[in-house]
Amino acid sequence: MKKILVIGAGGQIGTELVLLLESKFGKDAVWASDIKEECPKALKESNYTALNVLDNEKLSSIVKEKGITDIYLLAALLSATAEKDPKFAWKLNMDGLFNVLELAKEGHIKKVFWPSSIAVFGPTTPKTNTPQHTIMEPSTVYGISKQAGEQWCAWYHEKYGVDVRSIRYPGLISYSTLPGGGTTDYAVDIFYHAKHNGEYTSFVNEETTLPMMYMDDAVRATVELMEAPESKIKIRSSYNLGGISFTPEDLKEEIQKQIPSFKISYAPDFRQKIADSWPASINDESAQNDWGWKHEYDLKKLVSVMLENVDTKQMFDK
Ligand code: AKB
Repeated sequence: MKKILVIGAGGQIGTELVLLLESKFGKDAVWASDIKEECPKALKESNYTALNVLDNEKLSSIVKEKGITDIYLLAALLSATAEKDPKFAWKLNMDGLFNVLELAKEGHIKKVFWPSSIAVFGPTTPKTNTPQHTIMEPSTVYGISKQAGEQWCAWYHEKYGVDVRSIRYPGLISYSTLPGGGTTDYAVDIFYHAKHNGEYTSFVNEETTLPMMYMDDAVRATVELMEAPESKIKIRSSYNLGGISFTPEDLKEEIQKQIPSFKISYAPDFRQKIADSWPASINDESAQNDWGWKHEYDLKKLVSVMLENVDTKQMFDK
């Protein structure tokens, strides 16, 4: 019987992934975990256990006690935070992965999902329609950890037959949980500010084109990849996923269709350099051909869902 453990479930992806997994496989099949003792509000109806993925003993005993078959490992430091604490970022992003891959190698779990990112690409990568296989010289700590992690996933698969699957997520946009520590976070923050006081100061400049994706598409891709027959999974490092590419100006114009007085100004900070090192658009033909990936949300749909649903209290009433 399938028993899923989501590690880092309190984060932006985790909260929505847990709900999708529960709706697909039933509440009893899913355990959410995060570093906090107290269950995050968004998961109060879910099975929850506190877990620091670096605590290998606890991880191992949870897996054995609960008969876990599949792990989705989402605990990580993102690009902006990782630049400020490189050693801890490396430790969390790599040791967490090793702990889980070792459990799979020893046969305690059947399947692993581990997220990679467009951050594996760097300034020397072709910027538009970035191919699945191309130059990868990441210039951030986060990108280096994701690039190394991808190679470790491929190695554990090749050497020990570990069934590990991965996606290179673009920037992810959602309203149920605030993102934290990423470079693409501007494209979430902007909606809270637009609704709160009708203006936003962006930390990346007006020309910054980045690939983004609405969270429903991202979690659907994750589960579709994990549930695809093993024979369809041809890439064991990580799959490119494209989504939609836009600049802050494109986003402003779409928001102005609903809030005509909305204003944006620009004050680029250290995250500009990170954004400039990443692709502007991604080619995801391998995901389309191998396991039938197709994204649904365009910019118009994304903006209307976000403006309808962001709860400004989440960001401003703390
Ligand atoms: C970040 O900005 O660090 C993340 C990512 C693209 O992986 N959203």
